[in-house]
Amino acid sequence: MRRRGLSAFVAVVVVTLAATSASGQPLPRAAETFGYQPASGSAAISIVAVSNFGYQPDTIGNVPLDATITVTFTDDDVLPHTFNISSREGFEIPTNYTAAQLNKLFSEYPALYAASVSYEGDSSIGNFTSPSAPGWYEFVCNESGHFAEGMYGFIAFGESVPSNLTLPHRGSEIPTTGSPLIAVVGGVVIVAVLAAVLIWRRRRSAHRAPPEPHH
Ligand SMILES: [Cu+2]
Repeated sequence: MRRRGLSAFVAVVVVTLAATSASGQPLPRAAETFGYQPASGSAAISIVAVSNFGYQPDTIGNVPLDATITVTFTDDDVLPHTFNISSREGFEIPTNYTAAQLNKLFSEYPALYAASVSYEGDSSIGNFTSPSAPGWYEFVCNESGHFAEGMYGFIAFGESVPSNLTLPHRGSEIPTTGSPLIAVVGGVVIVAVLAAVLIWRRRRSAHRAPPEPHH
């Protein structure tokens, strides 16, 4: 009985999540599922190199697939910095990688996009075509020693950035996850699951045996 209860619970969660996606957010995995998604045109990304070897934001998710992505990269720090998106999909670069290992990686997997800025207030604008399949990639600064200081982040196309990736820790970081929308959707899902479980338990007891005598 326990096991059946658990399966029903899981089924309810899955159905509820599917319904939530269908009614609200665009389905990020549609391209993967159906193999085709019309080119969604264009999108723009703004990224800033900040002091203490950081990017703001350091995660960028749900970037449209097969689109022209305009990147504005700005230097808000006194040092020069670069912004290089690795083309190795789903690869978290070990944080102890040396400059030589980083260079080797980028020669084997040429950057999806590369930009550099040289001084405070400098900015670089360019564009690239995003991948046609969903996936996430790491971006880094390859100025000497900057990656080792934690100057990296993640960008995901056609999906959100996985929550299990190790992000650099900096005091000035602006949280980019846990938006109010996610909280609302999460709340709705929990309420729906609880309601479904209650209904299921009621039905189960209704189907069971003769009614018990009440006092
Ligand atoms: Cu840098």
